[in-house]
Formats: sequence, structure tokens, C-alpha cells
Amino acid sequence: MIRRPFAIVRGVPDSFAHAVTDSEPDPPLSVELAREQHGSYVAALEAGGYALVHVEPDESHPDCVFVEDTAVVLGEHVVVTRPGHESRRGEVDAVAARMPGSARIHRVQPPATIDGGDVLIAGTRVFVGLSRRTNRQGAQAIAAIAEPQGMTVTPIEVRSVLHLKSGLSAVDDRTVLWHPRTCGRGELTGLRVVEIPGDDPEAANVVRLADGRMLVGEHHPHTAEIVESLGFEVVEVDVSEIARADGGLTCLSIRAR
Ligand code: CIR
Repeated sequence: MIRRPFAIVRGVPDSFAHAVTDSEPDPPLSVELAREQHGSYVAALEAGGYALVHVEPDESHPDCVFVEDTAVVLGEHVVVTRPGHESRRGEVDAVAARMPGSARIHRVQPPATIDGGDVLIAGTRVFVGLSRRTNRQGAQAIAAIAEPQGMTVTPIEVRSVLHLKSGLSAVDDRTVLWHPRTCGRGELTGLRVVEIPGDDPEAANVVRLADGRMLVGEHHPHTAEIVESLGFEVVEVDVSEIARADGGLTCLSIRAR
């Protein structure tokens, strides 16, 4: 029996050094440092009130630590994704197997592709990024599960980042942090949109802890200030090595309240 709120996390495999990246990391990715940072992240989730569910790392999947991309929890339903990058498709089964027994599992069928990093949930609003990884059929697959539960699904074009959540995340049910390189602001209708300045869209990627505090990347001091000014207590964690593999804070867990 898995109690809510829970967070599913997956360890860093030795093969992480060969993770998919937009540009060749120089120096090469450090597995040791990524593991250390991942450990701090997981500890922060637990201290923030999430019951942890651990999935064993899989050496044949260098990106398996980015567990967010493999499943989307929508109420009692779970959409097991079909990741957009072929090398990542085999990550999903081990994660699906760790979902609560009561969950209603749905599997995305070809030609749909979805990375969980493209699905932002804010209250009853669900935004699905159309990106290099998630296509329209993927957005429809999410809508087919979310809409009957009273949620509104809005597909949204992703600009120059990997995933929608690379530069957009929710701090509460109606407030999002947004970086302009991520998507159009006008498409986030009905939400309070807080712009995050600077060159790095990942500065807008934060995680809500179960106790209401906010997890913010240590290398984004402006974000911490902005989130504090919104009235939240901030917990900082260093995920710089994870960022070098094109990941942010949200991508390291699947969280359900
Ligand atoms: C990838 O390219 O798939 C991984 N190296 C990074 C995935 C990051 N996931 C996320 O932001 N949800």
C-alpha cells in the first residue's frame, strides 16, 4: 500500500555518462556527482513530506533517472507514456509496476508519443507541450483520461526548450513560473503567470513539496527570491550535474498528492 502524497524516484545508473544530451557535455558527465546530487534531492522530497517509492536504476537506460517522463498521474489514473526518444521507451515498465495497486493504468499507443516533462498540471488545468518529444496524438491520449475527470486539457507549442516544464512549473493550483523561451504567455489563460528573468529557462523549473515548501535549484538565486516573495518557504538543492544532462528538478520524480 502506497500512501499519498508519494514520489517515485529512480537512481542514477553507471551508464548515466551516456545520457541523451543536446550537446556533448564537456567535461563528460560525472556519475558520482549526479548520484550525490540525486541523493540530496531525494532526501529533500522525503523531508518535504513525500512517501518515497524507489525504482531500481537500469543500466541499459542511461536516462532512467529522469523518471518524470515515463508516467503521468491524473487522479486515480496513470498514463504510462511512450517517450519521444526511442532509447527511452524501455524505461516505462519498471515504473508502471511500482504504481499503487489501486491505480488505473493506461498505456499510450503508437503513433502517440509523450514525455511526462511535457505535462504540466495546475489544479484542474492540464497543459501538454507539443515538443520534439510529445506529439498531438500524445496530447489527445492525455485528454482522453483527464477530461472525463473534469480537467481541461490545453495543448501548447513548446519553443526552444526540450520540454514544456523545462521552463514552466506550478507553485500552486493557479500560479506558474514561466520563462519566455518556453512557450507563449497568452496560452496560459486563467493562470497567474510569474516571469522568471535571465538566460536559463530551467530557472523556472521548481518542485512543490508535499508540506507546501518549494524546492529550487541552488544555481538559480533569482528564482529563490521570487518564490519567497510569493510567500513560499524555499528549500535549495544543487542539481547542476543533472542539468548538464538536460534535466531539471521536476524530471527527477513523479509526484502525486
Ligand atoms: C533526455 O534527453 O531525455 C534526458 N537527457 C533529459 C530528460 C529530462 N526530463 C525532463 O525534463 N522531464
